[in-house]
Amino acid sequence: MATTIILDCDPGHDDAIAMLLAWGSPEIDLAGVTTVMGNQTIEKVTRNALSVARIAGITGVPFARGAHRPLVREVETGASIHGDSGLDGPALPDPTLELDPRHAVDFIIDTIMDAEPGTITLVPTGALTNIALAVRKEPRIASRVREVVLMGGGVHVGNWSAVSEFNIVIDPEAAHIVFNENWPLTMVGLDLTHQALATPRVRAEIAAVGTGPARFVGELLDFFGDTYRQEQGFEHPPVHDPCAVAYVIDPTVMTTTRVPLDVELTGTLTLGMTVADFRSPAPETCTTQVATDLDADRFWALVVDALTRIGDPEQ
Ligand code: PIR
Ligand code: CA
Repeated sequence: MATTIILDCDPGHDDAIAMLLAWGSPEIDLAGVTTVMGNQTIEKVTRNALSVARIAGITGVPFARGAHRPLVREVETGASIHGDSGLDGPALPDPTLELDPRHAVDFIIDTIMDAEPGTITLVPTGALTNIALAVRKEPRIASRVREVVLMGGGVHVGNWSAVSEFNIVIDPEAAHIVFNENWPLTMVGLDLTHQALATPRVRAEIAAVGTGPARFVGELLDFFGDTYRQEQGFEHPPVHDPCAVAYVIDPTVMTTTRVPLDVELTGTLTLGMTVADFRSPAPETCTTQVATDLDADRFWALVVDALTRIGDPEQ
């Protein structure tokens, strides 16, 4: 049985690859794609999502635009990593899909409330603004989702400050709401995603697929690799967001540890830090876990398999 997900994203190079992984994997039924500001403005990331849909031949999946700014703070984009468009590098075709008329928050609520309880998995790969707004507007979704599997945070490392990760720190209040809600939550953070490196061997396997979408991924990784080298001193770029999708496809591709997690809202040096309490075994009531170790070979095999299945769709 496939797992039904809503991908809530801000494409974004790695978000685009997460979309391709979800669409090309038979273990996943993509119920919708929602967008949130982050890597770029809401206009830009929403257009990017629709362009990626065209490249991948995604049809029959609703796309809904979400929050244009964080709950409390001003918009802060990831242009230094993702460029002026949010998806710099490859040529982006004009979208062919129409947006769903609903706001992403209403789309998320409707989809969860209309489905059987326990069947929808939320996969946020951007700021948690839409998810926080959804659970505040319709609190019953908390007990109805199957689980939340998010890319964000990190226990031992940050990327937007010494201890904070971009998706959390750009809207820490939203993250605080989501981490403190009583639903199963898996944090696929930087501890994990920094093991998903697009090495030359991986790049060659993707190139060997030989299709338009695979070439698109190659061009994304060219740009992302360059900015990651210049801005973050990485030899090969970590491809964060598909890791959350990979966990839904096959949780055994990574190891996880159950631990209470919370989000720092008042620290001067630590705003947006995800704090894990490892002092004693997690209590029975703990609903959060953190991903720690990735089987990188199996992860990349999932990405290559998905690209192979997508093939060369009609434009
Ligand atoms: C932001 C991102 C990626 C790299 C940097 N340095 C900053 C975006 C990715 O789309 C991913 O979801 C997350 N935010 C990683 O921090
Ligand atoms: Ca993202």
